[in-house]
Amino acid sequence: MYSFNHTLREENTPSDVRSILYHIARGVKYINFSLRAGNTGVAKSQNSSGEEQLTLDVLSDNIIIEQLQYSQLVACCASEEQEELMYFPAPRGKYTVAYDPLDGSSLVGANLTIGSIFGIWEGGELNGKKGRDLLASAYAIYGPRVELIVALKGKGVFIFEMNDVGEFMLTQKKLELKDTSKYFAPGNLRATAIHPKYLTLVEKYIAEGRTLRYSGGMVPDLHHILKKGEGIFTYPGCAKHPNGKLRLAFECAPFAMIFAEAGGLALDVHGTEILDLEIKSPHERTTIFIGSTDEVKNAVKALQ
Ligand code: P6P
Repeated sequence: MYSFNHTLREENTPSDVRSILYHIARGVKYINFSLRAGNTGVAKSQNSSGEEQLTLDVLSDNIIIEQLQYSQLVACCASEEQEELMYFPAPRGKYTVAYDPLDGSSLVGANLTIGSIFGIWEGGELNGKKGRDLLASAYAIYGPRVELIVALKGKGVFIFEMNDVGEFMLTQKKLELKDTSKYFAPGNLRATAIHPKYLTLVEKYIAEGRTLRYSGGMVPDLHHILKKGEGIFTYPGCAKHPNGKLRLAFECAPFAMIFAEAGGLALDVHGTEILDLEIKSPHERTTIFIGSTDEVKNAVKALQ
């Protein structure tokens, strides 16, 4: 099996992007160690979305900030755990990384699988960027096996598995999604209270005998789709989150890029491609329908 660095070199990844991804991989390794050994307690603080932070949220965020600073390439960091954008001296280059250091951390107490999500843009500013501009995106999934999934612009999606000495070895490359699917991951079912057509869509899936796969963690739920090569994840808005709950910069744009590189699609509830949504503020949210192309188009059409 090929190593992480060997694969990125083989794909002619620009050296700056390769270096940032290398530091992200190191951060993932340290987050994994902290998860397996760390305190799952509450940090008695809240993030900018008003969500209670776990000790692990704060620790994971600090790990990623440190690694991105070490790269000397990241001028701007946007973290789901930080209210404001962070700016660092970056003598070797000028990139922006938006990330969710521990997505789904509320599931840690139940010992369910969670992950980290990253998007890498050129330039030293996040606002004004779109998912279409991403140079690379990645996510880590801390399950029975630790996997790091990387999408390189125009090069496809690569899966690496962490071995017992903390190295990431290539296990799959150039992932492709089918246009249709038998799986569905219906997020935010409370939205059926204001979206009767959403209830009709879910009932249609059930009547067709499709298989429901939903854990409440965006990373494992979308990873299931990529690994199976098919599926649709739906997260419309509801009374509490009329524009959706999931964040554009930290979650939806990076995943939209990854799925596009695997031949999939990500739309918001209005039918706009997530990749074309301009980031206006770091914590803005969006609705998202993502997965097998035909399923995503049909789902958004069904809600109009
Ligand atoms: P709900 C986890 O809190 C998260 O941000 C995503 O990982 C996940 O897809 C979503 O929220 C789950 O939301 O409404 O099902 O709790």
